[in-house]
Amino acid sequence: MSRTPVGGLPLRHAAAWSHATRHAFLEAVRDGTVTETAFEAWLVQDYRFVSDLLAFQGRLLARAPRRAQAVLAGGAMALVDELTWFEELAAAHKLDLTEPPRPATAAYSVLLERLYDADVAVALTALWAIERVYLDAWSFAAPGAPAYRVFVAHWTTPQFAAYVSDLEQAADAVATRPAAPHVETAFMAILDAESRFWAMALEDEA
Ligand code: HMH
Repeated sequence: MSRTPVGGLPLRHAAAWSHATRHAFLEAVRDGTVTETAFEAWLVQDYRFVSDLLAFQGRLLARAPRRAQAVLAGGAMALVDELTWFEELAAAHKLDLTEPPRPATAAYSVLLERLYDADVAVALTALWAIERVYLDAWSFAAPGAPAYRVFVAHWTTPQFAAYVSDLEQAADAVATRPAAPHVETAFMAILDAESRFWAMALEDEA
């Protein structure tokens, strides 16, 4: 029997995928109806998320099979650069990066911690899902209203798309059939966490 490529997951869970990648927040970034205050509050939460993701990824790198090391190490370095980028933005826009995590950020952090000890195939598929949702979501928001265009461009680069594709290959290479149910569960948990993360950005707007 043939193995199911992780790339087929979005189509198998089309409704949840659509909710996570075509959220109202992304539409609001595209049409400019989200306020700068709400966007900036979300950005500060995303900085915290990226720190949590780097911790998760470092741990995954430490236990990943030989062939997945390069993509994970490259991605970890990109996250380090991303944190620097956020810090420069924060300095320019006077954002407080020490704001406490909001519930959606804290819940996502707990999910990542739960995946710390998950089967490598499950953790790698989860990482791919995290990045693929982000890429698809920002591609949906493209080109973005003038105020947000630089952000949308930053998260939709060909390099980022190539990284997501490399992660998919790595996840497929380690995927095993017995782990499949756990892969589906982790995938759905990531979609839920991503949807909640977008929703958080609109909380103050309501
Ligand atoms: C919520 N998902 C979220 N934030 C991010 N920065 C990424 C994924 C991609 O790293």
